[in-house]
Amino acid sequence: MTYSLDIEGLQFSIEAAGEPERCEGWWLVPAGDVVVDHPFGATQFYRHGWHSWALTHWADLGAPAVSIAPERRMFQADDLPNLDGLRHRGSWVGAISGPDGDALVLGALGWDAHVEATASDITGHCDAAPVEWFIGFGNAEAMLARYATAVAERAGTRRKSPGPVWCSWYSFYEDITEAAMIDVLAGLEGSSFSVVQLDDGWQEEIGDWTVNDDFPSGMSSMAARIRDAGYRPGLWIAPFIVHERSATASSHPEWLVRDAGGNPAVAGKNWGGHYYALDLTRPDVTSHVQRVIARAVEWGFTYLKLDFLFAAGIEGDRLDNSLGREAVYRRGIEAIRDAAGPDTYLLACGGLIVPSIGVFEATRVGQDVAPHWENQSGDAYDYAAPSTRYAVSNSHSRLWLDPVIAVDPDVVYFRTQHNEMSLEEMAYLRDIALVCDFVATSDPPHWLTAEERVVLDQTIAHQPTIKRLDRYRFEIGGRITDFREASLDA
Ligand code: 9PG
Repeated sequence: MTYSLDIEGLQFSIEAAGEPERCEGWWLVPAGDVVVDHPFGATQFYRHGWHSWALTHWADLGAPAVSIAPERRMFQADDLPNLDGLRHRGSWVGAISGPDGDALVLGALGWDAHVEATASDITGHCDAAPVEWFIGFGNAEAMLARYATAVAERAGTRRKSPGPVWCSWYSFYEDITEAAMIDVLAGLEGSSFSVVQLDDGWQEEIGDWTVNDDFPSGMSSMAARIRDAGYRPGLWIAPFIVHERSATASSHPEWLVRDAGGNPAVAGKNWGGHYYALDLTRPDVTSHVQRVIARAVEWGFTYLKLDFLFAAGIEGDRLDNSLGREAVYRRGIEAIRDAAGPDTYLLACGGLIVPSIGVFEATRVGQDVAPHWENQSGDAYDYAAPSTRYAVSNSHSRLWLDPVIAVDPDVVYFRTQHNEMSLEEMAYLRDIALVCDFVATSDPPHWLTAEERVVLDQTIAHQPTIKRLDRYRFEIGGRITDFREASLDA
């Protein structure tokens, strides 16, 4: 059926499953696919990526859509069916920019949905169960935030800032050890960090979540040391993936999502090989994942950075194929929440963004930072590559989520050692962290000069007043930062 909507004095013709209902400042469209004609031409399209590391920006509708090199066509880059290189498409929500910073926002109020745009229309597609849609026209940032609130009215919210976080990844990477953690804790004495989080490198294998020999005293002891030093113990786990080398993959081949050839579906490539995805429609897999999470909580970790979560939603054959793959993701993370209990702080990473609302306190909203600004992968189309510029740009473009799920822009570099960034580039990163009210670092205290330590201590001790002036400009404790230069927007 075709309807005509009068929004803010503009007429939009809309094709939908039923008559849109007026809500406060937006319209609710009944469940099903929806097409809205727009008068704005080849303007900008807000393209929203599937997971944390997927490109999110205002794209030029007149330019080619995001594409990705064949060798990088993996779900760790983005949702592949939404990345055909031909159409401007994104996950759950999209927007068309109009005059004066206004935009027409179309967003799914459910999972398994994507949004596509051309110079004359914007379309919402349901890939599994029909979902309802949010439509609004007005200031782009305000309308996206209104959409976030509409999602949270249905999915709930657990939004909470964790306080300053020290994370082991961006200094030690996989070489982290118990001795290095003890050293860091000693160096942090007197600091105002809330969380000290051990990242990738403690486990025996991806998929086998038992402690390795680099942590001879064990995980309960590690958690106790962090707690006794006055911090909340944090731990990294990738609960939905198993490496091809793992004992779990070989002892339970029936737990894995399968590809069309009947082989384990490759969720991505990392750690010197392929990793596979667990089938979260299986009750035995769900119990296994819940045991992994419950054990980490029993060890004493009450802040969990759960990574590579997108794997629960990759394409493939599962025991129960009746559910949409994003609905499977949602089920999987709800099972994790049940196992972790209400008091464990859960940070999603590499997770599906909109379906994480209501289950996680926070989500990573950008690519991995790196001690360099631009993408150095050698492939300019590798938008999931580590790059501080990508991380700053993506995080800036997802600030609208902040009222319903805390947004983690990844860690700030305070050090100039082992770091190629200019002071200006480092300042963009620090400022986006302040705007997100999510300040983390991986800098070991002994890598910092005395001056850098002062800047770190001041940054984590005091959250300045933030005022957004327009899309790109923010007043941060009296100074003005303009993120336009760092942005990947058209
Ligand atoms: C640990 C790291 C850190 C980091 C996470 C995540 O697309 N990729 O191939 C890709 C690989 C690694 C990655 C992100 C993307 O990093 O974001 O903070 O925890 O895992 O291995």
